[in-house]
Amino acid sequence: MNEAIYKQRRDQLIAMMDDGVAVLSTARLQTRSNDTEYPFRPNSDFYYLTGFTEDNTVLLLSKKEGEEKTVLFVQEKVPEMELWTGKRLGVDAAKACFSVDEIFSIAEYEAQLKELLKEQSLIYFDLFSDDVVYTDLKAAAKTMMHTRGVARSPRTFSDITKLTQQMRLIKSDEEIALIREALAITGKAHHHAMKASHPEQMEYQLQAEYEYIFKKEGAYSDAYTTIIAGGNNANTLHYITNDHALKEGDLVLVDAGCEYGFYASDITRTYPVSGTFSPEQKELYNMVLDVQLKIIDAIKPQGSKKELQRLSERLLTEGMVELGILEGDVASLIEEKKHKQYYPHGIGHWLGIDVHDPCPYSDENGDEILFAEGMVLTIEPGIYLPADDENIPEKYRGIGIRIEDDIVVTKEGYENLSKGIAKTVDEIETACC
Ligand SMILES: [Mn+2]
Repeated sequence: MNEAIYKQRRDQLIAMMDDGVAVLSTARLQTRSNDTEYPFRPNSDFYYLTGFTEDNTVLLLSKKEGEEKTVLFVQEKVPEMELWTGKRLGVDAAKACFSVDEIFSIAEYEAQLKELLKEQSLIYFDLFSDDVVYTDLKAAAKTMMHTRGVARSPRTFSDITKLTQQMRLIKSDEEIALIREALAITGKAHHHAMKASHPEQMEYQLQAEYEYIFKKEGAYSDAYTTIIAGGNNANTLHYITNDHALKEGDLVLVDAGCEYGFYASDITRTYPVSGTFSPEQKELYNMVLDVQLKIIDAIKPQGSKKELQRLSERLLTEGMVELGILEGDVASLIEEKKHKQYYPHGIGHWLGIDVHDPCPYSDENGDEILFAEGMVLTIEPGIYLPADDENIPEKYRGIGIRIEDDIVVTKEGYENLSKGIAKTVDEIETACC
């Protein structure tokens, strides 16, 4: 994406702000152990507003009586350190890259912040994820408060993510293109792994097949920790140890998606370890698939996630009654939440720069946000039938199935962005062999 897009986003954010100063810091390097660090990944909001991927950088937006100012603080270029830490953009080169009013070295952040906070009473920052920034801002505000000649100092702190999350809800064509790219790689990985899976393979070995394709195809990393759950492990929803052997005759549930250009994909497929579904696996699988297709088909502008949630609960309960997993009248089963035992989670979530994109589900009044063109969400119904649950017909025990796709709401309805990834029994069995 080019700088014009990021500038437009910054302008939009300033337009949404009241008079005040917004401080957006990127992520911090995190120590893994001793002197090693986790790979760096920029803060999502910071990246959304700048496209900049270096650590130790801060974006500052100020607005006062019709005057607006955008300032970026970047790390200085230190040629003698480049042998060790790699190249940095530096202040001078940054001036040519960013359409901001001023660029300073990060070393000047504290001094410049005080300048910019003068006679301002409101500070926006990321309230829930950056305590270090908050501590620095409080200190700066306190200094201002006690500075002679300063009439107004910041006493109000507000959460900037309330505004950025609203902006991130609707994806532009450029953003959707990146999600498509991520999905193309994720699809390749699922197809590659379907072929590579076999009995006695360790779950982490199947995970390696995904990670191999992600890296080989230029993805930044996985967008979240891959779940490789063979057989009954699929009934542990966040199973990530991936340390059991896959068994002949079992299904494997794989929730895996890469991040490409800092955009996530999120795909779950459930497939037979040895390439062929058993009749009872096929019955369950086709039931979940049928539900998933119907839910996706219900997506349209002005629709809502709650509506899809209700639909998924009704359809899955009907399916479970038909297969003899639940007994009784569908409406009362739902009323008594009996279905939640086997379908305990939500139908999906927003997807974007974050796999669980932190965009709002309801507005200021608590009313649900209705679907609109450009919103991207996952649809992931599942049923989880533990091996030790004697209320379930024996043939179904120890099977867990989830099928997940990534969908964009369009003007007329929806587009399944992951429709190319094998999903029907036939497609999967073909992909497996
Ligand atoms: Mn998901």
